[in-house]
Amino acid sequence: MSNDFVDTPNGTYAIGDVQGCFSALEQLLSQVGSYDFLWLAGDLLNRGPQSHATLAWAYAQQNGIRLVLGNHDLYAISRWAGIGKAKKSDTLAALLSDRRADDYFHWLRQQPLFYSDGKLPWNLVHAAVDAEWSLADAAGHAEEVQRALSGKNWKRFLRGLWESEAPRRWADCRSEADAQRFRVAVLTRARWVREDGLYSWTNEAPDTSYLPWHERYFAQQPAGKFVCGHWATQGLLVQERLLALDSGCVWGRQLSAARIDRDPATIVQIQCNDLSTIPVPSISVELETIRHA
Ligand SMILES: [Mn+2]
Repeated sequence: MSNDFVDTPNGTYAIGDVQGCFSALEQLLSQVGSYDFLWLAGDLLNRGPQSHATLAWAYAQQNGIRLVLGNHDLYAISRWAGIGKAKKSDTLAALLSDRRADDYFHWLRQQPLFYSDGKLPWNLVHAAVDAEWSLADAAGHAEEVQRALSGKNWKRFLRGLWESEAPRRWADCRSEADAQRFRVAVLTRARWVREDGLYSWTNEAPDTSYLPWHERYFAQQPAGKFVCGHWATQGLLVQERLLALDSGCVWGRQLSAARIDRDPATIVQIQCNDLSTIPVPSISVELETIRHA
């Protein structure tokens, strides 16, 4: 195995779901030391106590970071846009009332849902990539969403996104709005899928016919290596084609980084405080709740 693919001199590190745990992020970065680029696997915001500091930091560091949007980031953008009701359980109040919130969120809504730099072999996505999609297809689907979310009619797009649940398979999409819901669901919140391509948008698999998305992808597609987050209960996975980096920081477990400009990737972790001991409301905010608001 070669030990020398691109090698940015000070390293490129991918980081799992921060979820507003800015103190943990600072601690992890001091553990990492110097770096050239950070890839953030999405769900930067919400659930944790410091979404405000986290987004202010990301905005200030924007030239040195690459990020993809996760389901909680889309939820936060929606809340800022006044789409969906405030939930007592989210932790976005300080961020939403910041005088720079407009700057932060206009920047955030321009961010991609899929990223590769064309040099490193890794592709960054928050949740999943459909096994019918080549890497070029995945980039194309993500661009369709990014174009809508960063474009002039972005609020209409967001409202439409939550009007109904995403179709559970591509073949069931009957309109462009359905297709956008499916793309967003796969890229930002999918976990379980059957071999025939039927997703379950649930935390747990409904039955044993459902596989983790990556098992189906790797069985069907000969190429494609992914850095992802989103799945804290599955935890850290380090495989030849997968770096799953959500190791449950916001649940009092670890925040993880992977150095990805060398082969093999290496992991840096810090232990996080159990937020159940910190007086912020405990949360159960998933994007699908917005449409009932
Ligand atoms: Mn997520």
